[in-house]
Amino acid sequence: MFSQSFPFFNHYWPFLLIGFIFYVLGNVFAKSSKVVRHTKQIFKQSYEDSTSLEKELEEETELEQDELDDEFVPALPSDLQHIPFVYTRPSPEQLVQRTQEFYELVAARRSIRSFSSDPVSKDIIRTAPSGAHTEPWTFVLVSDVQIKAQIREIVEREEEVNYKRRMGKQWTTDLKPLRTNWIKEYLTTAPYLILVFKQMYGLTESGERKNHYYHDISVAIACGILITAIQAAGLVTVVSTPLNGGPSIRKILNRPANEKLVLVFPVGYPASDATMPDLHRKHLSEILVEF
Ligand code: IYR
Repeated sequence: MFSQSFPFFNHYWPFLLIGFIFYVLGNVFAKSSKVVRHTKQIFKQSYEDSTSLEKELEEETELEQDELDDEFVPALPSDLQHIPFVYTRPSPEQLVQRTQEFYELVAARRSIRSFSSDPVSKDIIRTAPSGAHTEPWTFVLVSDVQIKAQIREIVEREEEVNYKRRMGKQWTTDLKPLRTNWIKEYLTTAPYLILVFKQMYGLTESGERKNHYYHDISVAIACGILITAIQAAGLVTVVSTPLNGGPSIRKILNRPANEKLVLVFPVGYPASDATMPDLHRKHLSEILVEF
């Protein structure tokens, strides 16, 4: 009955069946190779992200190395004196009060684009805007003793190479008066480490990239304010640059590939015998040009 009604189908059904099987198999294959390609793409991208960050750090080092090759005059006198650091320790109550006052001061800041022509005093207040309000930063606060020790180990390992080989003669000569070396005790003695990461780009919840405008300068401004806030609270810090240690520290702290470690701030009270280099800041007339 069927063969009588469809003589064509009756004759050619094996070919049609084979064709159908190939069609189904072809579809399955195309889908799976798309998944493989997509997975490969993700791996390739994250690999490129991490290697490009590492390359960037390497380049930073090379840049400093290049600068060394030029003629130089010492940045500091070789006999620079170190004098006692005069410090009045605030009481715990003062610490809380000062922090609160500082917070209230900066929390009221907003971006305003319509200005009055009224003159203002030359005393400038620094604030923390970010390019296109992208807030391209992550602050990681570390008080865990073991993690602090791991960070110190990485920093010291890299700094030893920096001091002994990577950075060359000019760098070590320039730094000598500061009496620094690769041993960074403060990374474990300070109660807190604040690690500042800049986000090269942002990620939406669905994993799409967002442009982060001016992430360098935004993070730099935020760090300036952070230092000021630490000072305002009555604590002390040092701006520490983890040269070449960034990628390893980023991994310990489980930070994603779009983040790059910029600075590490140890934060706490100063030791009672703390000293500081007897340096003086430039006079205003040396740094200010008015029209
Ligand atoms: N980052 C290194 C070296 C260093 C560099 C500068 I520029 C300084 O002002 C101080 C130190 C270190 O921390 O030892």
